[in-house]
Amino acid sequence: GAGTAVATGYKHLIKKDARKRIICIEGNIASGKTTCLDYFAQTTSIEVLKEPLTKWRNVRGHNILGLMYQDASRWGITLQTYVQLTMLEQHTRPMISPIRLMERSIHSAKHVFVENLYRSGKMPEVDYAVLSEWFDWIQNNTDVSVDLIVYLQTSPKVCYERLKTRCREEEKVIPLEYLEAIHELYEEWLIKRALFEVSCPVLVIGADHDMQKMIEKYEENRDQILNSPN
Ligand code: DCP
Repeated sequence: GAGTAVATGYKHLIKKDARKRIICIEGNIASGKTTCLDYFAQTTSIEVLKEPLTKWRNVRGHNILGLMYQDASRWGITLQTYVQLTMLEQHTRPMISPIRLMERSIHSAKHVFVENLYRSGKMPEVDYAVLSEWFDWIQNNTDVSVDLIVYLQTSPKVCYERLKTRCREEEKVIPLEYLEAIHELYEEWLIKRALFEVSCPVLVIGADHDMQKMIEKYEENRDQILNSPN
């Protein structure tokens, strides 16, 4: 009856093209995701979706990334609600190439950034509950699946040094402890598999090296990243 249809959702009606491949580049703030994406963007047959950072900095005139860093307790839910929307928009955008490379994902937004706000006491349980309900609905009713996660594994100290040289205005207030907390959650999620299910393969690449060495590593791992195993 109607009740059953509602309970099961309509996910079974969404069919992903089996020949298409979606890869997320994951890692701490300033772990070098941009370098990785820029390297692969030179390849034809790959589409690259950068994180919708410009949107987070300007929602109808409001910089909610900046607000969040100024007062995470007040603006954490605001930023993360919008991050979740813009990430959903990225995941569900029709693919125009056989291979899609994404910067981060709706999954790390939830399992790393929202989780961190909640655990550090900066997000009330009720906000966390509402975001989780949204996230679960999205997972059950849309296709936000990925085929491979590339985890750029860094030490928080290296990210901290890079962050200081990069000097993005909003990020000037980020202390080392914040990067350590984000690192810890990435490790729990993708390495220790302690908290959330990881339903695709994870390729871990050490990313403390300089840019030239990193590009060599991307070259070495190129086939593994781009070609599906079957
Ligand atoms: N951010 C957040 N919550 C999320 C996702 C991101 O608060 N769910 C913040 C962290 C950063 C900013 O958004 O301050 C941009 O994130 P990235 O680390 O992805 O962008 P970078 O440019 O730092 O990536 P990289 O240096 O690895 O290229």
